[in-house]
Amino acid sequence: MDLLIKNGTIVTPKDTFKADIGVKDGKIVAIASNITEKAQEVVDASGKYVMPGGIDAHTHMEMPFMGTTTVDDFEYGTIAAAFGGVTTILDFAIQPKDKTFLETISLWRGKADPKVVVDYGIHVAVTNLTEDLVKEIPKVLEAGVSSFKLFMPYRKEGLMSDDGRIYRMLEESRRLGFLVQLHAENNSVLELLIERYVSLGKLSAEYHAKSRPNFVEGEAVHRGLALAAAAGGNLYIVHMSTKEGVAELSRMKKLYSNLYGETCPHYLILTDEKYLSPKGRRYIMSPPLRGKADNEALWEGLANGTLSTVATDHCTFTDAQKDLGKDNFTKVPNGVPGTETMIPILYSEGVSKNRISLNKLVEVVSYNPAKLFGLYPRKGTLNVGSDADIVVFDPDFEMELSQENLHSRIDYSIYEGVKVKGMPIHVFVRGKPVVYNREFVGKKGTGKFVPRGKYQPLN
Ligand code: DUC
Ligand code: ZN
Ligand code: ZN
Repeated sequence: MDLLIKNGTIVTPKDTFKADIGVKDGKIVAIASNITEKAQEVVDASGKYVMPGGIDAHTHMEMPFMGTTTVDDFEYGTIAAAFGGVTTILDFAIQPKDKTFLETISLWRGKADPKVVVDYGIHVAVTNLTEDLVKEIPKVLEAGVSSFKLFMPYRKEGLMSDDGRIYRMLEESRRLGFLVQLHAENNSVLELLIERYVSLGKLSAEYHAKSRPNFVEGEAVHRGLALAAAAGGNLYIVHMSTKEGVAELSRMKKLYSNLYGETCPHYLILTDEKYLSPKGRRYIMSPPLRGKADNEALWEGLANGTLSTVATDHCTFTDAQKDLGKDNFTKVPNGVPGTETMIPILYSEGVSKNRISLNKLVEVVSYNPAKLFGLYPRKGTLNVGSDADIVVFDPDFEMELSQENLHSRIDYSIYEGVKVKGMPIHVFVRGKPVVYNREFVGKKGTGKFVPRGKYQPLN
């Protein structure tokens, strides 16, 4: 054996039990109560949890957006991911309007392959759907990309798809077995409200949230789900932020299958009060931060299974980049960091505060994304035959989150001063340590592109 992790407590979506894990050639080869076979490296995980690596199914590395580019490239972004116990990221390749989906994937792989330190997959973010591109989808699935994001908003930024195009993709998702991801906000209403606030000279960060009130998401979630139900398609609503959205998803899930929702750590623990601070623009992302009642509805949605995943929308802009909109919220590049802090926050704010169980944590960051995005059983689980993507998690490790002890290139943290207890201490990708004793021991370019299979429904 190459690696033996002994005496840990293994956590899966269903069980928590003491066992050793043996690894050879990057795969898990044994899980048993007392493995005695010799191994090149032995890790003692007494008093620690041993969990499948996290899958951050929503990142934006090196993404050109709103006149600038996210500062975390595939190297820094995946180093940050690894420190947070994330062993696979799924990044959005944004389709340049004149490029095919396959060309878009090559473009993104060209950026990622030389730099990634953890494994990665790609979703295509569709910006210009044509019938010729619909015909290309079977080849895209063969290339290992089985999810496509469409945006209801961002008309001015050139990302928006209209309802007809969304419906068309949903039809194809049913026929071909892929997943449509939807950014659900009502574009014309938020544009009207933005114009109203701008004309009144109300340009500070708080008006970002005021121009995208809860119903802007709630209505769009309803519309997206209704279109999916009509088309019989497979729909996953990304970064859900409101109690209205969760209520609508819950209602529709009882009527139709193949409907899912994702939320992000910032929607679970931060509120829109952040926009009132002098650095309010750091918190500008879309959809915006909401109120306490929304935080609680999202936790509840995770606990009761309405929401299936947590991912981060990791989309990093420095203070200097955020300052592009110093005097005007409409010019602030939208996005916040998150991949390094996702699992620690879910553990400290979710598991330790009895909002979700530890098994649920593993379900929403590993197992469910692996199924939905066609990575299961290669990833998202600790099973014999699976990739040895393994996190050794110390529930007693205390840390105060701060830009200084996090690894993104960003020059601030949106969680500055938040105390967490429970951190990943060793992180293995296909059996190789990438973080060991909270030191980076990985190597640029050693992560791999993971071709994904078709969407697998959750029960
Ligand atoms: N939302 C963000 O905040 N940033 C990137 C894209 C998105 O949908
Ligand atoms: Zn989005
Ligand atoms: Zn996003």
